Amino acid sequence: MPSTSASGAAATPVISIADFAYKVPASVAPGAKITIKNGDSEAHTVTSKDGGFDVKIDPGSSATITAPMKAGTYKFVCTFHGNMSGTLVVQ
Ligand SMILES: [Cu+2]
Repeated sequence: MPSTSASGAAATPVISIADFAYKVPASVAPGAKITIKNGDSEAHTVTSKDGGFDVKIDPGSSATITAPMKAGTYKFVCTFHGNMSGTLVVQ
């Protein structure tokens, strides 16, 4: 079975943060709960530029956001570190 098979998967999508960078799933379903894991020793945020979601994740902790219900491409940043940015694709 190919390891990339993902249709209808019920697994919770995860955004992981390590070394001041986001690792984001290729896409998530509208309204999906997304776990965010911060593997760094500093707090980070996942903050949507258009206000769809905003959460702070303490060092070594995890948090959860809910993906927007509207399909689209959502850019997000870390409000603490201006060089951190990512994109969440909802479809
Ligand atoms: Cu940060």
